[in-house]
Amino acid sequence: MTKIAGNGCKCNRPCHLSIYQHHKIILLLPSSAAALQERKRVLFFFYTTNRRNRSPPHSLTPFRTAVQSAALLPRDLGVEDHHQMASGMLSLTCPSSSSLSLPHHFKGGAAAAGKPKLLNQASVFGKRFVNTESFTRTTMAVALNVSRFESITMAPPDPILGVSEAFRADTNEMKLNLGVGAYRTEDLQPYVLNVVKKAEKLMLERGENKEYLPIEGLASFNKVTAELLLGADNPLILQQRVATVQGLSGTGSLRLAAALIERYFPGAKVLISSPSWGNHKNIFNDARVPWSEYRYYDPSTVGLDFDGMIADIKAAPEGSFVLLHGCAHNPTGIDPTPEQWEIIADVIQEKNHIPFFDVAYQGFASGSLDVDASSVRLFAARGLELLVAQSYSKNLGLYAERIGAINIVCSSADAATRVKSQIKRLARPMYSNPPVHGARIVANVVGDPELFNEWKEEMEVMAGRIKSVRQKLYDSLRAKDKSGKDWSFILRQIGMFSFTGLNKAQSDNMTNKWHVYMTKDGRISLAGLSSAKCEYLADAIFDSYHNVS
Ligand code: PLA
Repeated sequence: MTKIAGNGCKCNRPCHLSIYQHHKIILLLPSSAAALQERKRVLFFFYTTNRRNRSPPHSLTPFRTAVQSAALLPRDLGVEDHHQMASGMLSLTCPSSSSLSLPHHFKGGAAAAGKPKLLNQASVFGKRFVNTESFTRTTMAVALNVSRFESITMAPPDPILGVSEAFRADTNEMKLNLGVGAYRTEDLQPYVLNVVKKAEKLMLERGENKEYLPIEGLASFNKVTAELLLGADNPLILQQRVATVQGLSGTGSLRLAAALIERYFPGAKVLISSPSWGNHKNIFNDARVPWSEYRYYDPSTVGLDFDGMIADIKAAPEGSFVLLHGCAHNPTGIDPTPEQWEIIADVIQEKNHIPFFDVAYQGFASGSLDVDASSVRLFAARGLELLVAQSYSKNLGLYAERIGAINIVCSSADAATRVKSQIKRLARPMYSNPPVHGARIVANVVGDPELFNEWKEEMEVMAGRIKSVRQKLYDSLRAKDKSGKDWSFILRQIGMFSFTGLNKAQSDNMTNKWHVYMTKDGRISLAGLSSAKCEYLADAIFDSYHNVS
């Protein structure tokens, strides 16, 4: 290994870095054994450059990584030193950028795709190191003491929750967050239901303890949640054919069910509507459950593609799980009619599929808890075995309490007991047992006739406010838009959302020009809209729809 004279690290302090040429590879290494020991972790950067373009277009990528990692270098180096060190490395490896330029070109090789290649230590010390000659132009540099997690790339922001992060960063006073489905008051403030406050007061008065809950959750919660879903006098409950386990809200309950499918129905597919709530796919992907989509939305009618839906459910392999939104389909706001639900149930029954309901908006679609549970009850009344995930995020406004449940309706009490025991077995290593606070609130509200009635009233107010801004938005758009465009689909959609039909570019315009934050699939949450802002939103939609292609 030859030391390249004068080409040490550019930092002023003694940071013990020297640059060596080892065969045809440049190494940036500590200049003493002590320094090497001090810097135990070493990261190797490889990159291949474009043959024609002498300054590699992607060369900054690995070095940006180096600068980011610099915080992990010894404390006696300041940020400036780190930057200088990284830029020293850059100038060394970038053929045309500075006087320090020392390009090393290797001939031939398929690996020279012009993109940087970040390899791990093992591949450096292993075969790849010896094989570097197959690279066309390869430069290697070594950064010291950087993170072991260097190869972990930045994850993209979440398509829904990431919108709230972007909203918080916007300083414009006109900004409007219609991304996440979270209810706001007319003043656009978060809302804690009065019944929730009353239930919490009761909890304080009772001085309840903070002991662990059983794995399946709070018994009084599990009882009332199954009753709320299926109806208190449902024979299925009396026959103990429902396995109910408290989950970490809707998402956690779906995830438990996915784990059950993965373990006991290996290879079975879940059919997801196209489109659906974006997290459905993540949940089944992470649980390693295969899924495919069934047609649901018809953009030409801005309505349900019922024939497509039926055809796809029919075509799926027998015994598939069919994921259905119990009410207020997210993101389209389009639900099947009661007659269509019957036909869906027929096909599912014929094909021996297993219905799997996601009920995240009970009470929020129609304002009535019973009406919104009618799809589930219709399937249950047919004697079908089914899965139902429930959430109290929206209808009780318990977003952060993470309270919901998974219910498995079985054909016998014995099966329900066994299924429940296995769900508990899945939950135990995931999170051990669920949180108690939200469960007590639900048990107090749903289990107490007085609070239950008050809750229904409050829910009607929330659902009513959404309906009124829906109407106002439609009225404003109709008044503004003389092009003949029919906006009446907004009125036909139900629940928290409106699926506007705006494409990604138009949705970007909504955010970039009008500071209206929404998901890129064109969904807006009307729960985050006030009547005062309807006019402004209509202007934004009108502009984005007509002026952006
Ligand atoms: N299922 C559907 C269809 C949902 O829309 C949501 C939430 C959930 C389950 C899960 O909610 P939970 O875990 O809080 O009970 N969808 C929201 C929020 C409201 C989100 O994306 O997490 C949405 O904006 O789509």
